[in-house]
Amino acid sequence: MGKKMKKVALIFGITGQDGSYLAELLLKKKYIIHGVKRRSSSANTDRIDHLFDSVNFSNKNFFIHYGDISDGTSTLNIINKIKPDEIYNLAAQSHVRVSFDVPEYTADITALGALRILESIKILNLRKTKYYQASSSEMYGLVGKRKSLNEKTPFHPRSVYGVSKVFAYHAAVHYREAYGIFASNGILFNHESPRRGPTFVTKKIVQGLVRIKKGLQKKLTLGNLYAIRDWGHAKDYAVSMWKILQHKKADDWVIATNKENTVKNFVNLTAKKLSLRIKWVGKGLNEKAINIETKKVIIDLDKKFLRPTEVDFLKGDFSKARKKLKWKPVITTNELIEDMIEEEILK
Ligand code: NAP
Ligand code: G4F
Repeated sequence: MGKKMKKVALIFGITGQDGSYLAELLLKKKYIIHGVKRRSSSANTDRIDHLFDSVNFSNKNFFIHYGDISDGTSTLNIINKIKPDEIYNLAAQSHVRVSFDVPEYTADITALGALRILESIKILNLRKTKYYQASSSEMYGLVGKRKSLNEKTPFHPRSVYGVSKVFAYHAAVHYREAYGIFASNGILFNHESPRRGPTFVTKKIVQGLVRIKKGLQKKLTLGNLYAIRDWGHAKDYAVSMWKILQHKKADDWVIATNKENTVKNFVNLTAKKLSLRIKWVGKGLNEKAINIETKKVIIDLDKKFLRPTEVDFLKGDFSKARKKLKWKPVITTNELIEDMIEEEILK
């Protein structure tokens, strides 16, 4: 019997939170991994430096290529060179608030970037290459009833980021229907980790409160405390991405925990774990949290962190993934917060 060939995966967005967890998972599964990294003037490989030789950009199963999904030629050339078994498109301008300030750029990367990859697979006639699209719960946007959202819930995006993700979602479905490409959407609800970017709310809260506890920062300033999110751990969600591409047919999948928390709850849970006793006072933009011991305001609000249109409620029903992919989240919200605090405290 000949030796089994290793599977080859190409990851766009390898330097991001999810890219790093997915790369770790696939290396454990003995894949050969190629990742695409943008040129930047400062280091952007912190999350994956432990996986490869950051000077020569390789280890024997892990290779990094310069590329950018705004550049159709380089995208096509990389896909042609590697002819991967699996392509994971995790690359995006992924910050919702930022998409209000840079809408055209967001659409170019988050919407058209996905199209460029799909079109490359089509042009190169890669019949065996499977495609994963990092779709988002942000696509649901304005929801009527506050009930768990599933694969059948209609989309009503509330930002250019959301609009772009809806485009990329439908592009994947379209290339599947029109050209028979194995293209699947993972509709992932918010997922966090110690590797989360510092301007997303969970990381901002954990980082801010740990620094306040250590005496390195006086105050944390936030926006809407009452948005509800379904927060999971990125490590669990990387497993779902892989499972989605191992399923017998291409399909669309909600990945979530089906648990809800407000931003304020997330603050309270984090403060409690840090033994910071806080009391909330005031209303609207004047709402503040006071440190009961020092009597000082440690959290206040600023309208600059509000969005012109907000997504008030996101909670996902992942029963299809549980049944057909045998996927479920393992890490609880409490454990997620502990993991994030632990890393922050060591800094
Ligand atoms: P992230 O940390 O912001 O990572 C985004 C990745 O995309 C980074 O590697 C970034 O590179 C790369 N990228 C940005 N513009 C690019 C371009 N023009 N060409 C090539 N690469 C580019 O996001 P994440 O949290 O890991 O999320 C991964 C994907 O899932 C994103 O598409 C996001 O929109 C989507 N998603 C995330 C969540 C969530 O809660 N985390 C939920 C649903 C969907 P740099 O490192 O150079 O910036
Ligand atoms: O952490 P956030 O910025 O995440 P958001 O907007 O839900 O988007 C994330 O999840 C999406 C999945 O649904 C992904 F597709 C997307 O790529 C990204 O990963 O904000 C969460 C909530 C929002 O309602 C926001 O208004 O927290 C609220 N919030 C309150 N204060 C804040 C802040 N958000 C940020 N970033 N910063 C604040 O100071």
